[in-house]
Amino acid sequence: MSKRPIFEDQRLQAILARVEAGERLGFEDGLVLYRTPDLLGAGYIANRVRERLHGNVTYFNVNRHINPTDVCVASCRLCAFGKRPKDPKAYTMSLEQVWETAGRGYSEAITEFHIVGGLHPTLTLDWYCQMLRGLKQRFPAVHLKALTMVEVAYLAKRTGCPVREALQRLKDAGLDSMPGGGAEIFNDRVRRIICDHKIDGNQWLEVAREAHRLGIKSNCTMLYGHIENEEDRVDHLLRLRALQEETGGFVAFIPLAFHPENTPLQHLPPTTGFADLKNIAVARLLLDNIPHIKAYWVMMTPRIAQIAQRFGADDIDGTVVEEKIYHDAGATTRQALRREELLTLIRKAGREPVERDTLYRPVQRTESTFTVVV
Ligand code: V47
Repeated sequence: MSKRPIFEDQRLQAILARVEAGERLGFEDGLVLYRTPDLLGAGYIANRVRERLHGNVTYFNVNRHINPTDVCVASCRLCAFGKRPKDPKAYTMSLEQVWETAGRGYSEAITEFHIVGGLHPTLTLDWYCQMLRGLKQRFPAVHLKALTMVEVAYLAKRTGCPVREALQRLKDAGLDSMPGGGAEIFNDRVRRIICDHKIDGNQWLEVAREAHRLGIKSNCTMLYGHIENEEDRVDHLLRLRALQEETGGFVAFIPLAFHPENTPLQHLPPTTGFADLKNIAVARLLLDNIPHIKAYWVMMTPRIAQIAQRFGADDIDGTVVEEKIYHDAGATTRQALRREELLTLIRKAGREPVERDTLYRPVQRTESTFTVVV
């Protein structure tokens, strides 16, 4: 009796053999993985890596997003969230409003505030430092994952200080780690079209390098499903992998599906479930030195994020509470999931849920309090 081939696309057999032998995949492998229609094959290999790294565990956290302002001078074509400074619909919170927003929903014993906003032309580095200090005073146990590489580069430039100094001041004020946003796609040709006024790919990587050198861990992302091609995606992932080789500072990678509604690129179609799962699988396989791959449920829907737990992802993100960036761009998902709902989603995918803090240390709960297991 002939042995049944596991793969529809025989090229995946060689990729599996290399992955099993602990060999690193390269640019061409990335292209094969992106181009193959054999999603189940790619997912199978990615799932093996995921189980080797994390067993049957899927991580989640209890967090709250806070967007202090949507005023943004950048006007990126990819974005529906940022508003011009004079736009009557734009908002900017006062420090008190940020602190008050942080306190709403605190009863679920939030362990992380995820704080990002637009590039505001007048809010100063001092203002952000005060915001962080105020949050630390009021919520000392909560991890502050705040400001993207793009926001820090902009604040440093406006302050007239080196990025390193801006990061150090933010760290001294209470910044614990940084989210992965703003990376988009590093390729210049793509960047010129989707986010012309943002720092370029090398600058994004340079801010991440400085942060990691100062001991500030961060996440990293890639925005897919707009005008980029497979080469651009593989190049992006390999540049993240190269920096990780140097610093070890990336904790998790999050592939972000482009949402076109209300953006200048709204003629583009939204991504498909197929593409969403493929991006999870390829990321798991190419980013062999980044510990966690996150299937962000707000962006890919809870349904696909759940399936992604068998295609390479080991994290589903958190309770979120109030999401603006994706909902401004037409996301139809809910704004929040309760802790219990995350547990059910994970369990129904046959995985074992583990609540984590931002740095993936398990969190133990008794009623409404929590302790991080170190
Ligand atoms: O920086 C903006 C992207 C990012 C759109 O680090 C868009 O744990 C799709 O970075 N369609 C914000 N994407 C989200 C983000 C994130 C989310 C969850 C967890 C973490 C983490 C980070 O979303 C932006 C930009 O790259 N974005 N507009 C859009 N229309």
